[in-house]
Amino acid sequence: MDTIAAIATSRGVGSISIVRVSGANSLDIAKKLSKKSNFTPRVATLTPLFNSNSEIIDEAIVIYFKTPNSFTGEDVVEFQCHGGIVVSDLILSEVIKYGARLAEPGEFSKRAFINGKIDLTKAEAVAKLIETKSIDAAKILARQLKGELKEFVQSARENLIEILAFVEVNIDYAEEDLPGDLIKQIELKLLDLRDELEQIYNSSKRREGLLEGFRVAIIGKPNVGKSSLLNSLLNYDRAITSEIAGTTRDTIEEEIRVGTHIIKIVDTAGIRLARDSIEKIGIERSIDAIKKSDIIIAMFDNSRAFDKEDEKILNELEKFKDKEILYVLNKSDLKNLFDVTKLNRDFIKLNLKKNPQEVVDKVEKILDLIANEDTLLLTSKRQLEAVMSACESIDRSVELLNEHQLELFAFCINEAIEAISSISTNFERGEILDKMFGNFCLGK
Ligand SMILES: Nc1nc2c(ncn2[C@@H]2O[C@H](COP(=O)(O)OP(=O)(O)OP(=O)(O)O)[C@@H](O)[C@H]2O)c(=O)[nH]1
Ligand SMILES: [Mg+2]
Repeated sequence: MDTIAAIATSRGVGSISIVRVSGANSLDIAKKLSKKSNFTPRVATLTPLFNSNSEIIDEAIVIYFKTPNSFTGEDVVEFQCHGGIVVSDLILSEVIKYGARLAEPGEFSKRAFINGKIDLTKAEAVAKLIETKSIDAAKILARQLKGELKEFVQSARENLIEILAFVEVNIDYAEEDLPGDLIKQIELKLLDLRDELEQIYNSSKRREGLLEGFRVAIIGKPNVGKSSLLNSLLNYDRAITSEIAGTTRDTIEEEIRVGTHIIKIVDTAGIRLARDSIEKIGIERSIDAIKKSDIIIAMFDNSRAFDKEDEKILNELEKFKDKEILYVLNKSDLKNLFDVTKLNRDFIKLNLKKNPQEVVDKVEKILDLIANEDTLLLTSKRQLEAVMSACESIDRSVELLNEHQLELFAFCINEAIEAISSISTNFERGEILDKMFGNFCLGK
């Protein structure tokens, strides 16, 4: 494989930058740049570096990692040079002159995977760890770096292989000779595994916000005070508020910190029968915001009687039972005309002339509960799809087992094994690897 190079640190002013080189020519390139005859593996060597005209370009620390004891498994050299953009760019261009080529994003990790240094769960955990803004996510990802998900995949795989072995032994038996209790046992085993996979899937879905940022949408009919709540949470007048119903026409998204969580708070256009086409689009976006959010703050107006528009919103929310919904009764400083007694929901009373702390506390509590779910976290769409597809194969296999169709049963178990295994090792499909590692940052 050819030798690749990239600046591994982020571009900008900082005390050091690291140029990383991997491949068979790495050591040779380091010798040429430093005019040194050799480097001891894993020893930091302070040395001047020269360009091809023998002009000094920096004094840097060079570390040589001899194959296979490196991140990629190949010969790797790291130049820890002075920070900023210029010096590292100069070193990189010299490295390229001596025969390396620029690495693609994620190419170092891809080589590490191909050379068996890391599995896919670890590679993805590293990529997410670099990007994450969430402390809770960082903790979970650190556990995955230590192999938590990989171990689960291995044990699920072993379970399925064991089941497959049983079938291989019994496949030639006549139907009536099949030990019935054994079939029951296998079915239970499969259903247990399926339940566990489903739980991991659902819990990972709930916690997608840990990695992507949780989304909280404020919805309600016009003029209830949605934008006022957004402004109050942000501590400045981000959105226009007014007593005219229909002030907000489009969704507005802003980031705020709630406890240890960074969340996207989304103010939406009031939901009612639209009076014009632009308002209609705004309302469609409000419904879309509900779909995309983890928590919905459904706001109602204490100073107006419950009406058809409120009812429409409550009916709409019935479709989103899987989401956390906070019912808020705003304008509690005004005379109460909104009757909550028949609505069968707990309302938080709010007065936006004061701090909406109770709402913030509730949101934080919900997010803490989600973040602390003690289940493995699937960190990418790829992993989620693999688990889903394993569940489907197991479902099919259970049906076939009960019909005593052992050959087809074995086929489905094989499918499930493949799906599960693909979470940590995916050898067959090169383009999937390219796509996955292509999302990594440069130099990683
Ligand atoms: N008395 C009182 N007035 C409030 C309160 N919260 C908001 N308001 C007022 O209610 C009016 C409507 O507030 P907005 O925040 O613009 O309402 P909205 O829900 O964003 O309205 P649309 O954007 O039209 O959907 C404004 O005049 C606010 O000042 C409150 O707690 N008490
Ligand atoms: Mg508004």
